[in-house]
Amino acid sequence: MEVQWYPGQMAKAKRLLRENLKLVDAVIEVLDARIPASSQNPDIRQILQNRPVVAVLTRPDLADPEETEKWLQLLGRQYFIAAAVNARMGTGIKRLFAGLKSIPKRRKHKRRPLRLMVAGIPNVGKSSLINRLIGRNAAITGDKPGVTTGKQWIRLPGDLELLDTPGLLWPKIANKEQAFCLAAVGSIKDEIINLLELGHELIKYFERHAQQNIYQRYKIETEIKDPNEIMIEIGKRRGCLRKGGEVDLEAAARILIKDFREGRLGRITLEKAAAVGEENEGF
Ligand SMILES: Nc1nc2c(ncn2[C@@H]2O[C@H](COP(=O)(O)OP(=O)(O)OP(=O)(O)O)[C@@H](O)[C@H]2O)c(=O)[nH]1
Ligand SMILES: [Mg+2]
Repeated sequence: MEVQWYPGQMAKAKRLLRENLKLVDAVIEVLDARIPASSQNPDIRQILQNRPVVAVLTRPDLADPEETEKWLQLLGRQYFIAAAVNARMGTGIKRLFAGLKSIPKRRKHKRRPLRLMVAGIPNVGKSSLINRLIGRNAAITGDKPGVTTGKQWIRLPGDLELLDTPGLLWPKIANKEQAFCLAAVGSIKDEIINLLELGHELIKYFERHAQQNIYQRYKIETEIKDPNEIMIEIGKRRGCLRKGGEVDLEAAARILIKDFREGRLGRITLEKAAAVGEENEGF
């Protein structure tokens, strides 16, 4: 799967992050609860130097709740604090606010409110989280990566100030599994990924971890094992047919991907905390 950021894009994102960083005391890094490892940006620590970083897991409603608990424990040791927030509904926002209160002010800025910014990879829920923090729909949200522009400070309860513009972080894709994870949750533009390939990878993932969910949702006989056969069945069930009756496999893959992203295939955490835990230590 070819899923690279252009060097120019990355350089620009880094420059903007460095600029905004001069203005803030702490950073909230937004992570997707279904891929808490792959949605982290490995360069951010070096850029942020000693600023406290708060991890917020968004989309906990789509992730396995037990895994989310484990991730919060793990991330709580690696980040200043870690919290899960449903950035669509606002669940968990009070606990996040309680945690934000414990961030110390920098000595030279003791008098003014603590300044925060939200940062994260594309489409992870940055604008939605900003809206929840503000408590009204002031920032623009959308379901495609790269929607947000503009800049100002917003006063929050509890002696906090928030930069209205989220920092865009570049996903660092170290291997095929990470590329799969990022594509599956929609943090890589659909235009530049092979949807059919992603669909096949999703089917293979479910075969290993939650086989029944696919069979049940699309009412497919469990004897069918081959990912391509399964895709054909999904296409037939959902009416993805070309003239002449041939199944439109890409259309079938789109349906599967959308169902996964919207939680209709169950609450799935693609990256288990136990598997990543130790090698991820120190971040
Ligand atoms: N189910 C669920 N959906 C969420 C949650 N948080 C965000 N979303 C959805 O995810 C999509 C992307 O959210 P945004 O807030 O626009 O994400 P963003 O990081 O600002 O995206 P860009 O600005 O495009 O990089 C929207 O459709 C949101 O409604 C959540 O906690 N649960
Ligand atoms: Mg946004």
